[in-house]
Amino acid sequence: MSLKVYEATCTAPINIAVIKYWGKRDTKLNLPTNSSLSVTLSQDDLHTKTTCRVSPDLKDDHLWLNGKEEIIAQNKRLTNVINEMRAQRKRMEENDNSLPKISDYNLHICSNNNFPTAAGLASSAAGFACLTYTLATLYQLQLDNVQLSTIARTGSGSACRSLQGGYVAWEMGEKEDGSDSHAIQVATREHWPEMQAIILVVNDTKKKTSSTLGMQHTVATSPLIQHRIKHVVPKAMEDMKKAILNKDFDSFAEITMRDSNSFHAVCADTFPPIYYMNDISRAIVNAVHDYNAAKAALGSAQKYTVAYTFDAGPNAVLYVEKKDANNVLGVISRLFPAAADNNIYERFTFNEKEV
Ligand code: 2P0
Repeated sequence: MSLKVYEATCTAPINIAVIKYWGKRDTKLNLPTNSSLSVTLSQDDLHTKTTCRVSPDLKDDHLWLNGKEEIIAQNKRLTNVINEMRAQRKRMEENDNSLPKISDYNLHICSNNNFPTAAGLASSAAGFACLTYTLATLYQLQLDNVQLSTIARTGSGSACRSLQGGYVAWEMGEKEDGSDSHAIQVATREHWPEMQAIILVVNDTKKKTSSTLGMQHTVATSPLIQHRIKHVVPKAMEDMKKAILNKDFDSFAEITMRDSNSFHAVCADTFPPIYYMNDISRAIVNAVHDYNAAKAALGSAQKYTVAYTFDAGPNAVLYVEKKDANNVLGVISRLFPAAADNNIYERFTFNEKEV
């Protein structure tokens, strides 16, 4: 007896926001209270790899994340994405009798990150982008980037930005059904190939406050977030798009650092406050400002040589142009020698292949 097995395997990279998503206006659809903008890493760097398999042979749906089983039915985000993809496949099968009826088969999903999960390194972004793309491939759905992005968003907001390479804006949209809340590429990686990211893994354990819960507490209790939503992010989005299109590193760096600080300020303004950064994170902030000031004092034509940004965790991401990357890494490893011994620096490029 031989039974058919249909399988697809894909990878999706993480993205690191330079204008942060923090706050939802609709928690079911993951509709944000502000637009955001990120840089997608190369697939060869930090990524999720997912295999989806359907077969009449499989009993029930199952998912393993980094080798550990997760109960799909208990995870609304997973069921959102899986149900939508199955429903789309079913519609295709109803319209074309020649297609195998694989939407009725049980599904097994195996997903692995090559980096710490839930440590504020965008694991859910890569995970849901990858799940969406792998299911679309398995079910042979004809979806464009905007449609894929809208579905990935229902799994995890930031996932909608990982379906495209380079510099990606998630436009918050206005519609209640979320159909205009999706990601759009601002520029390809190749547009600014000198840009590099250095990730300083300060701590790779799971964070105490998940992003989903943290942002709900912020929206419910922080007066400062209203200022951020109305007066800070809209201008930052426009200025950042211009900085990227003009490859203006000074503007890119200042907007990035200010937005990271603004995001962590609204976390501190949440009641009770949320602290994602720790003493090492703050030491990195100071080191970056000192380094930039020293370079400027030595006659650098640039105001900033390196920029920091911190997500919902203590780990730093530094943006730096290639010409300065070795020097910055050298200084960081002298300032934080213990970290160098533990080999915590990872250096990533953006100028490789697209998703
Ligand atoms: C971002 N973060 O823009 C911001 C910066 C964390 C800090 O997007 O609830 O995991 O799944 O929509 O996407 C993390 O939030 O939240 C995040 P959900 P998500 O990258």
